[in-house]
Amino acid sequence: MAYNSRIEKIRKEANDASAFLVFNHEHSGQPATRYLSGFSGSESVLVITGGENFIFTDGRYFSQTKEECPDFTLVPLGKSTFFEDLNKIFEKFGIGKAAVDPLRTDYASVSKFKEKIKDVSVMSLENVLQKIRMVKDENELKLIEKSVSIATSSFEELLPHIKEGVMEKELARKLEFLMIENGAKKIAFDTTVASGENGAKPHARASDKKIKKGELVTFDFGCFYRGYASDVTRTVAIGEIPSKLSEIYETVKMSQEAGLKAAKAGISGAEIDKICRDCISEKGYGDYFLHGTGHGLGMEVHELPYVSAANKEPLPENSVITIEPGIYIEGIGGVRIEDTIVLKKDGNANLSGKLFKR
Ligand SMILES: [Mn+2]
Repeated sequence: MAYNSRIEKIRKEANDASAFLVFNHEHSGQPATRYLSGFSGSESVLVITGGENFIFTDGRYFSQTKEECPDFTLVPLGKSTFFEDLNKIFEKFGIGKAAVDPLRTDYASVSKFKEKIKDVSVMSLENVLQKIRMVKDENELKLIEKSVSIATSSFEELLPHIKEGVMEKELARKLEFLMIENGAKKIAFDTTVASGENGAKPHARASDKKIKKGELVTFDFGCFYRGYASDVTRTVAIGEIPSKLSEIYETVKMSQEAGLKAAKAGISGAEIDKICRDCISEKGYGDYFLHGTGHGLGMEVHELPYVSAANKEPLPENSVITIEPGIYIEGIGGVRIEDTIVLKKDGNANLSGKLFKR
């Protein structure tokens, strides 16, 4: 079972502590909770010990927990009895030190813990699960591929509707509807539909503006499928476009293709970023590439590893990243093209495939 090997990994990383805790309040501890246990609900506490593993949750989730987490012992989560119940587990298993991820655990939970449980110290393991989650297993790769294919095939269905006179937000709602109809659980983030000058804002939301002839329109969209995200960006031209716009489109396309060509396991995020950025700088648009080249993708839309100048670490095999250079010029417009790829030893598999240009 995948969960067993994930639990083994976290136990190894949390070696200096005798338990690893994940507090999940109103989804705050997702996706760590789901990754380790399968639990998809909004309220829980996981206790990973050297032997038995526990999940605290409330009555809304009892039967769901039995289905989703057969390997975990369910403990009813009572607000007034929680720390007593937790302490019983610590005593039973002789736990003196418990680890948490400080980036994903709220300060209030840790403070309360320290106040209520004096005999167990809390150790902080920054980003511990996010690092484990960088390398995807076969099943995760299949789910990401499916999530990406729902997004790209929905966009193909949207293509005939992208024309002069249609409002940006009509297209956004239609694309979101198509993704749900094609099997997505929910959309992964606010869909961007940015036409004309709006394209100069990398994360513009879809507005009331109507699409006009001679404009570029950028679509950034994605969905969740069985806990895994997709994130795709396409820029399309409406009829004939001015030569300046086609120049920036061709520049971004060239940069993105150079990134796709270079990406493989072992190269660093910084190296890919430099390759993409150099292509854009050579054409004189370096100052208009306003963000990093890409990011990891999985149970979160943005996760490790980052494809940016700051990440000098080699990217691991079977990590999933996006390559998404862009150019944004105020008063003129913008272009971004984003694909999702799986890194392999000698190259990569492009999950979002072909580029669209009309
Ligand atoms: Mn992205």
